[in-house]
Amino acid sequence: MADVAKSASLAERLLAGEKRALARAITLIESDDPAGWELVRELYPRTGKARIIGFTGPPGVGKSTLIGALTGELRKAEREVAVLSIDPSSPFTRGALLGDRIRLTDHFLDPGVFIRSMASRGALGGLSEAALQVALIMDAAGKDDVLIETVGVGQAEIDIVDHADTIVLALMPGSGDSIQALKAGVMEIPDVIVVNKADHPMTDTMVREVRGVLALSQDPEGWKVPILRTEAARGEGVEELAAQIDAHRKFIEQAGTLAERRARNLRSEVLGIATSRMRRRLEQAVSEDPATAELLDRVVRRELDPATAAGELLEKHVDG
Ligand SMILES: Nc1nc2c(ncn2[C@@H]2O[C@H](COP(=O)(O)OP(=O)(O)OP(=O)(O)O)[C@@H](O)[C@H]2O)c(=O)[nH]1
Ligand SMILES: [Mg+2]
Repeated sequence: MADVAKSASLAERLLAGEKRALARAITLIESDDPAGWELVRELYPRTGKARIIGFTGPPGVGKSTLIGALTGELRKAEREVAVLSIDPSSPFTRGALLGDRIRLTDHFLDPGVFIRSMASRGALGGLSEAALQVALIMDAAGKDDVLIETVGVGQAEIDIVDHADTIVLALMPGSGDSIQALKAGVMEIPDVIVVNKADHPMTDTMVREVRGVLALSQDPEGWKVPILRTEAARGEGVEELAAQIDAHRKFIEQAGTLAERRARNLRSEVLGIATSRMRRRLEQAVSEDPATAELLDRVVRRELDPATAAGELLEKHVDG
């Protein structure tokens, strides 16, 4: 009971926008403390107000720098911002080379900005359950914008699409893999494409390639994906990025597709959590239950085929 009382007051402090309460809540969630789940349960009805904006793209293209610069732009409009950086191979420090004019770390002292990075990804390689819970908590804490950074080509990009209202894909001159992934349909077409490091001489070539890929695709919602050039390290083009994010927001609100996206995202969130719990339960069964171990041994001895064994496993540990 003491825990419940504690989480209730934490919830109040969090709703009041207290930075330390948010930090504490995230730590509870990260450490898989039941109080964290309880807190999300309590606060969930207060979520749904923030814009959830996903940033993805290959390592080192400048996502963190871009988010840092965009945060400055959003702050000018007095929006409260939370940044959640997932699975960063490098924490913010690597991007924040001395001499860069705009850095994410510049915002650490701003009470209207909350920045957190989470190292882990989920057991299935998707965005971790914890990360999604953290995004909800940031939303409940009254942030106007929750900016989520994921790194990678392929899976990470697919993942984030499942959890954001607006997807920004950051590329740089030479991001050939991402172009291939877009072309092959491995990666869904994002809502906004940024070609960062526009100070690079190959920028025009990159923009042309992106335009070529987009010409082949038709957005079913009727949104025309803008291709922006930015130089995040100097803040160039970031105002336009903020404007395009606004425009996309208005577009999906007016077209009614925001509600659709959110319904789809929440559905995949529920299924994602259920799936990873089921998998955990099965793995536990395999490691702890002698009968299950024996079942697998029979497959190894070719006495039982894998599909039948899987059926028995499910029947015993999931269906029952
Ligand atoms: N020349 C140039 N360098 C940039 C620009 N924007 C960012 N950088 C630099 O690119 C490097 C990587 O930037 P990050 O912001 O850390 O990139 P990231 O995509 O977040 O990297 P990961 O999180 O490791 O995938 C840093 O050294 C930045 O200073 C730019 O517009 N031009
Ligand atoms: Mg980064």
